[in-house]
Amino acid sequence: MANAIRALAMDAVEEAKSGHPGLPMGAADIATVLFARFLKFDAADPAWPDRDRFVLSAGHGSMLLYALLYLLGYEKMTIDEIKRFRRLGSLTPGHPEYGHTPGVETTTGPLGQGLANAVGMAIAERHLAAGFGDIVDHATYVLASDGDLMEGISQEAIALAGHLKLKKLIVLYDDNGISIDGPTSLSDSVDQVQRFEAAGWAATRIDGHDPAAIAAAIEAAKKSERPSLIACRTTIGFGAPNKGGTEKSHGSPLGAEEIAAARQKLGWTAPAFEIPSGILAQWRAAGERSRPLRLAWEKRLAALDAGKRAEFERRLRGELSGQLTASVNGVKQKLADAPKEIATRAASEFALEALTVALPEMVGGSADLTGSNNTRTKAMKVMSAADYSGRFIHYGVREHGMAAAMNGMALHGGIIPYSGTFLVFSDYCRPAIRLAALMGQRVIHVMTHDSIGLGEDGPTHQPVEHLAALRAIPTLKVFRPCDAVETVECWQLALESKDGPSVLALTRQNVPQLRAGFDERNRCALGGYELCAAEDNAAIVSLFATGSEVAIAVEAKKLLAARKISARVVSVPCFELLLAAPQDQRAAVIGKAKINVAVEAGIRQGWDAIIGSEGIFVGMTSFGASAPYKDLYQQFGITAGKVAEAALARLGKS
Ligand SMILES: Cc1ncc(C[n+]2csc(CCOP(=O)(O)OP(=O)(O)O)c2C)c(N)n1
Ligand SMILES: [Mg+2]
Repeated sequence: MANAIRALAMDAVEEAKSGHPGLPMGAADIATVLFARFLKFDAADPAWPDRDRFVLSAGHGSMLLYALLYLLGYEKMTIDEIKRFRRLGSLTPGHPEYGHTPGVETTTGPLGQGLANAVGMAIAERHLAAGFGDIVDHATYVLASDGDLMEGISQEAIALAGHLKLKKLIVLYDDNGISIDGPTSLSDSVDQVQRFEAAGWAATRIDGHDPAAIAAAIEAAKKSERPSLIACRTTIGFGAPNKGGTEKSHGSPLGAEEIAAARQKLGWTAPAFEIPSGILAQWRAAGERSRPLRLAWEKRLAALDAGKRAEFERRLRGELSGQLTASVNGVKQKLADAPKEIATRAASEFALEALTVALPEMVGGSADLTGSNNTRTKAMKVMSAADYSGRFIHYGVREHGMAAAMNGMALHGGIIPYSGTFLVFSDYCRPAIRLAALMGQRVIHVMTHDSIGLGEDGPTHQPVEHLAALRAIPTLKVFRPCDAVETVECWQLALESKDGPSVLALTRQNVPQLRAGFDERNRCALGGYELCAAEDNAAIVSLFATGSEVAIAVEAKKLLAARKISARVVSVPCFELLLAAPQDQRAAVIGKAKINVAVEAGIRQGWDAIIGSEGIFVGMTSFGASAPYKDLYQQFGITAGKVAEAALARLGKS
């Protein structure tokens, strides 16, 4: 059975003239034991909620997964798809892509991410089991390579998993001692077993080509009270007589001659892309092996209390409860009754007090900045190994692992993860945020301290290029609300963005509430809107701003009015929404004033789409500095006076 994987991997990579045969050939025995004897899944229902998850963290070994899906009888994975490996539109892209190929649990390729996703999946499983009982009871398996374990993110992931005692997380490590440059001894001498043990895992080392040893290790791991590492000594490209055991089998076709020699060595006589019927039948039986478990699960689900079942199913569909709108309006009414001059991070906490009640699927957290990010509400219990029902996760100082674990939770389903760090550390989360966008996952990043407005901590902590850098990620929504009302509106939009991630960039410093009165409409929904119209509706100047700089634009409008210049103020809480809006609506928001000015305490990049290349930009062109924030706004010229001055100068009136 394992040789069937090896043959398909060799043949598909050869046909594509591209790909990675080494891992599938080396890990074929591990995968065969896992899928044929342990993994709980049903090839006929890839979305069965209580299936065991299998994450191929070493995504370059994609042919391992595709071969398995074909052999096990996943309907869509035909032999033709295997023959079309790496071709446009095939179900067998270069690296596994979530949402593209049924049976692929997460998009992998950037090493280390899959392992960290799996930690999130395992957290989601424990959390939902705590809430819904035995209809949630599955394991999470990972196949990780040397590269996965060399990446820094793996340390964050395994430390968190060990701390939370995620006993149903089992990592099979393809310990082949080879990476692209050659033997791993060129760059690495870590004892992985000891490393995992130090992080609170059960860890063992076995021969990854001995099915009995693999099975025994998985049996033991399933009984463990801790997450488990099984380091499986393997030979990369197992079966290839010359290239096997070396980096030459890692990432290129073996070549006709070597493939012929491998077939001979493995005793595999079937032609390319053909699996002998007896072996295929064994695989197909493996694909159906857990069907009785699935049917029993469906009975258990049906027997569940109707209300509980409806709630479980709602959560898995990712549908928001009908209470969201009422809850948002409740917050807006309170703000209309008693306006708040607070930081938008505090406004976010105020919104969360209501939203987390309306949406029990929200699981919050922070990378050790809970008090700064304001992501924990009063009623939220902390999630711990002793109580997985808690809805707040102390991720520790692990932004990257946090962001990747959030992806895993969202992928698992049933949870809307949100979390917090400083905006400047979005750089530490970026690879995972990018994957959330690529996978279309609803994860929400609260990122506070969003400009020089954070003040005294100085340029190391002051984001300057970060808004632009985040806006550069396709489909990611970057929200920068200007006051407490916009903050709850942006939260609503982020929660309603079912098919993609969001960042909420929030201030440390207080901002005035600019939105007075109660308005049921979500004015942020178009991405931008006219906050203050020109008195005569014939603005000479349009002032655009986001977040804390909207108040500066409002002041600048007053200064211009004193000089008899008519100006309007447009708040732009979300570029992506505004730029995606229908042309006429976008044009109405942008307007036709003679002069466009934008104010944002970040770099200009991206603004030309709104203000045009001739627009005036008042913002940052350098790193910030350490001082009280009001001094910094003066120092860097981000003031109402400077904004008005720039517009007047352009009008020849300075
Ligand atoms: C973050 C990241 N860096 C670099 C790469 C490029 N890359 C792909 S596989 C690999 C290492 C291969 O070694 P290993 O993980 O042990 O896989 P094996 O060769 O054993 O299959 C590298 C550097 C990547 N995919 N992701
Ligand atoms: Mg390796």
